[in-house]
Amino acid sequence: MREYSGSEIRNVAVTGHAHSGKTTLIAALLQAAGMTTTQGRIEDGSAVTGYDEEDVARGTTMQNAVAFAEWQSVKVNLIDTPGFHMFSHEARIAMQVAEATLIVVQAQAGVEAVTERVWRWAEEFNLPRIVVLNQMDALRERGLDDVTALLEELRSRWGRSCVPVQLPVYDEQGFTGVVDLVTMQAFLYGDDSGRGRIAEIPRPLQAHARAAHEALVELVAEGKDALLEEFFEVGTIPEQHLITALHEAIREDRIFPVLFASGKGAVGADHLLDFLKVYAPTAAERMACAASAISEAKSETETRFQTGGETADVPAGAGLEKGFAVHSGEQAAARAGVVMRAVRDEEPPALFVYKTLHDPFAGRISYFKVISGVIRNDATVENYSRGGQERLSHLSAMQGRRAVDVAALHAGDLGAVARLRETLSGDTLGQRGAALRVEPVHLPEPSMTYAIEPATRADEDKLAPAMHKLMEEDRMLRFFRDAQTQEFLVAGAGQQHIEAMVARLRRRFHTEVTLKAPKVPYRETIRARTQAQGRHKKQSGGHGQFGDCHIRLEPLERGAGFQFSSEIFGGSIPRQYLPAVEKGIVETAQSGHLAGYPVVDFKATVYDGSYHDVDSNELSFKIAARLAFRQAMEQARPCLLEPIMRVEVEAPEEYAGALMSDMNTRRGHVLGMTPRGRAVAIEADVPMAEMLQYGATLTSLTQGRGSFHMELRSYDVVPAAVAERILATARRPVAAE
Ligand SMILES: Nc1nc2c(ncn2[C@@H]2O[C@H](COP(=O)(O)OP(=O)(O)OP(=O)(O)O)[C@@H](O)[C@H]2O)c(=O)[nH]1
Ligand SMILES: [Mg+2]
Repeated sequence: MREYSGSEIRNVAVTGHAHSGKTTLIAALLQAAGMTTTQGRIEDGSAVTGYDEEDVARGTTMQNAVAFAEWQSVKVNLIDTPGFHMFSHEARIAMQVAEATLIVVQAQAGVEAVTERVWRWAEEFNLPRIVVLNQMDALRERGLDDVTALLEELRSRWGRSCVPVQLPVYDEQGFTGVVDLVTMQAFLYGDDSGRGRIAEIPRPLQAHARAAHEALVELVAEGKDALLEEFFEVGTIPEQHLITALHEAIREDRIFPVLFASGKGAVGADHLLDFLKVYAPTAAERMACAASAISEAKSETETRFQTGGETADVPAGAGLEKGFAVHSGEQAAARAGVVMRAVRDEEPPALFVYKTLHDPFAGRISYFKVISGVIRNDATVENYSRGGQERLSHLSAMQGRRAVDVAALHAGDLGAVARLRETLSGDTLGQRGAALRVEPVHLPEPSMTYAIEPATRADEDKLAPAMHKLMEEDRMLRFFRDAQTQEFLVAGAGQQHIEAMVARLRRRFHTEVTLKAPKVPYRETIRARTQAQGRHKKQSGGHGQFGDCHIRLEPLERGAGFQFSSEIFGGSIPRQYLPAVEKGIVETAQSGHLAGYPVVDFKATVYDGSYHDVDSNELSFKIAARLAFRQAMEQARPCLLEPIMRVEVEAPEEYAGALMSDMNTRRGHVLGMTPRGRAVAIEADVPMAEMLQYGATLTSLTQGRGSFHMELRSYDVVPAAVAERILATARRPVAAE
């Protein structure tokens, strides 16, 4: 493969709702560009970006995958992203390294929950958006009427700058081509090669196409005075001016073009590549990199950025909203030292790792974007994020799972390298002495936790190393050990996420585990003030043991934790034994009273006691305190506390009623409902115990169109009837020794 420079590179994140046809469309683009000999299909794992075994088994993309099309002197890098709501955060990661996003909309379904979500993220990143109305073949019955309604829907959501730059062509065969509203030519597709032939606009479409062309020209000219004058004087804009102006309008988020395709039928494929070549921002053209030098913070006047080949002075931080958000190691210096590293080969080499994959043969593969400079095979670079040097051997461009060797990668390109030693996703590497740091995108916290049990001793040994590899690949996974129960816990974005992880453990790491219903971390507390004495005396030859204390317990407010105080005056207990008393209480409280959950939100006061000159020691007082605590708890009206989650559910509004009534069956307290486009967001406080299997319920209640997020709000007393059920099955704390 030849080397491509930034102006010849287009980085495109392909995003959209599940099953809109992203993976299939990418397969069609690669086929049209001649990168494959037959079009891959997701069903049999032959789609270039649909190679992951778990993805194929589940018929959905769960992690970003990368491919490229070499098309008429440009290299189009395509990042396939998951559309299933639980994995949609991957799209954020892809957007960070792209200069545009192709938002794929299934024509029959229209705009769906994740479509809205990725649009919002693109807005957040100021990322140019190109909308593809896909699966147009499925609209064959009603054709243009449906299209008019769809375009109306897009405009009502995203404004009038959502404008068609094509029209779909339907004939007896169904959806067979598109009209290019800039050049006013038709592209007709007769086979499944993805290559069309240029033709005249079919007669029945001509009037419609002219009107649409004029609407487009007018909208493009709107932003530019010179063009507007030309438009009014001459009545139209010369094609080349229109192309340049549309390219700029797309780059500046003033226009969001709408195109039509059928990924499965490969209709519109080569024309879509043409469109990306001509209109998508090039890797060199988009705002370089709002970076801050770590070692050599530059002054504001030195700050530079680059658009369209010109370098211009801008105030520090301007354009931070475009391209990368980058921080320096020292947060304070970050503000002062923000620099824009231009996406240019002349700048020092630097790269940002956005994805990691463990290949059974190639080992750890790091996917990166070249921020600046030229990265050469076998170069040695410094890891700015963690220190240390890395050798970049086997530099490659990823075509799905296949690594294509390259000698060098230029500023703005996407590439990969195998077997880096220390480098992980989110790291910035580069030439020594020119350090900067790219800030990885912010992802939500995992919302679901399961206990995980290795099948055998051998599996237990393999579990931690395998989980660490999976966590390197997936920033949403967590793995830890519960200090209280000693269980292994895994946390992730939801049930399907964790199940896919278990499948990967089995298939890739030959580690067998079983998932157990996630444990609710209940706690216990007291509701009454009590006091009790604990006296420990043991006489068994030689030294005896003696400790004696009186303690008082009082409830504290929710969230207060534990307090300890002493009212011992006059030495009824020598000072040096007071810490032992506290320790005895803390340790006993930790193992619970009702059901083995830690006792919290109370105050313990030691107010009296006695000691023995010879036999008293720390252990004796610790045991005495334990006895006193257990005794006092009997009268303290102990009760269970449960975690209450603040839950936010988002779904199309037609499901709102069903979701609200479901919330009520979960002891939920609905706080409010806010419209978000055609979706609604419902906010509620719900006990964690009622949310453990919520992901599956939500999917079935909303046909997969809902998503939710939750985080811990507080602990509350468990209602008596519910507590009875929990206590019936809970383990009692170990009896006193
Ligand atoms: N009729 C029709 N079906 C299509 C088209 N493109 C994809 N499909 C089907 O739609 C389903 C989903 O296609 P995918 O390519 O996996 O969709 P995706 O957007 O990648 O889905 P996720 O990875 O789950 O986000 C598959 O059954 C495809 O065969 C199309 O252009 N026309
Ligand atoms: Mg997919």
